[in-house]
Amino acid sequence: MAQSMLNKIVVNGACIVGIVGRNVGYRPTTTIKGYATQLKERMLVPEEKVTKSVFMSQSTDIYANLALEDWMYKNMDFSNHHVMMVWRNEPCVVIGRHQNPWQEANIPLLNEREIALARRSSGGGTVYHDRGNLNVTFFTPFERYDRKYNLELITRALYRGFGINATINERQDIIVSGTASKLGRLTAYHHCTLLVNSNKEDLKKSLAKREHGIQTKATPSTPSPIANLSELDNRVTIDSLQTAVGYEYLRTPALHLADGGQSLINKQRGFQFINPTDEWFPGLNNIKKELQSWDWCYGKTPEFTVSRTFPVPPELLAPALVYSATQELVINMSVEKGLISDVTLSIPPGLVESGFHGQASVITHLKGKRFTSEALNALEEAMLTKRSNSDVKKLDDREQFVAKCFDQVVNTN
Ligand SMILES: *[C@@H]1O[C@H](CO)[C@@H](O)[C@H](O)[C@H]1NC(C)=O
Ligand SMILES: *[C@@H]1O[C@H](CO)[C@@H](O)[C@H](O)[C@H]1NC(C)=O
Ligand SMILES: *[C@@H]1O[C@H](CO)[C@@H](O)[C@H](O)[C@H]1NC(C)=O
Ligand SMILES: CC(=O)N[C@H]1CO[C@H](CO)[C@@H](O)[C@@H]1O
Repeated sequence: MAQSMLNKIVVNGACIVGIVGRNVGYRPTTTIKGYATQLKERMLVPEEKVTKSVFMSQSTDIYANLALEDWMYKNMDFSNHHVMMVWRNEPCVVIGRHQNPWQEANIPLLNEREIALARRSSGGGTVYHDRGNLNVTFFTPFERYDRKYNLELITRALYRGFGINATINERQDIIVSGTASKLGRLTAYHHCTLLVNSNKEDLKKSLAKREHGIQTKATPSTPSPIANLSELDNRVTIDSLQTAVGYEYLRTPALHLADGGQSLINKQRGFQFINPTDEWFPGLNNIKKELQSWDWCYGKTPEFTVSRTFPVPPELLAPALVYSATQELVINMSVEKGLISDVTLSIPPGLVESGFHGQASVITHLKGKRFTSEALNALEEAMLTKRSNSDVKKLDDREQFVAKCFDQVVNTN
């Protein structure tokens, strides 16, 4: 019972942690080994010589912020300077490195609402972000990565700033106690993001599971309970939380949890406004472009298959005939790197007898097409051009039905 009164605000400790020189994913780095050796030989400065900064990203573009995170991993030296970066985004859905966007998110809705979809270079589940949540990233040298420290720091900030009593559980989720009635909501939400006051409806809809018929080995997300900090204490806003977490970071020594108070804050480099642009961070635009690309966001999806069955409406069947079984159109598809690699259309006899032909030619047109409206367009075009009477520029009812089913498979509406 007590358990149900606990709510997660931060999940999976995934919060975080830039490790210098670690391969962050989407581009294999050949230098990892070199880095590791360098790291071993490096003498780290003692704790009191480490200074800290809080970087406040001035961008709300998910791709710019992810690119900045990546740029910092790759290019900055944190051996005597630790950084906490706080940032937030315009509404977006972020999937993990090995996930399937068509399975995790409601892609048509994202397109319609212009909600960005991004793929992280790290693993983990899918998160919905909007301006109501704060994203916190800690950067330290490899040897000084300390997940517990980071999570504890956030709970200390919540307590000092707002009197919110949060604890960390065995899974390294941050848990806050609250009344079940206010907070007992279950939604798919993952990763280390502090949810201050998110748009609950958009969150639910963006991550809504649709009927998709997808079979895959990609890692699906496990829903976690989430709490809304502003519901716990109405003084919690993005700005006040950012300030509370930032000051807590600056008043805490680099390697252990203690309160260094104002005198420690004075020794730090303080809060800094950061613009994730190419002028500030040369090369950042290229990273950003890659993160935005279709090949990265969709093309990195692990291979999957889709199988969907659609009953054919009686009016599309040959009139005078009676069929013993339900007439069903079955569409099977294999998708590799986001591109259709194989398609099987099983056309029921009723549809064939009523005059629909030609799956084979249609199918060859689909191979290599993106699993998007690109495939739908190719299908429609193939059905039109296979006709002998090429003057007819409109699909007939049967073809329209097949196109509509296909449309549902590739998830464009
Ligand atoms: C915080 O919550 C824990 C667990 O519910 C409790 O044991 C502890 O006394 C609380 N601390 C404060 C300062 O309220
Ligand atoms: C968070 O709280 C605000 C204010 O009570 C509410 O409008 C919003 O829907 C809540 N969001 C979530 C995700 O619970
Ligand atoms: C389509 O896929 C389903 C599920 O994997 C399978 O049972 C069925 O045999 C497949 N049909 C064809 C025609 O490939
Ligand atoms: C620390 C933290 O919460 N990091 C998350 C910030 O947002 C990105 C994109 O959603 C996630 O990948 C990180 O896990």
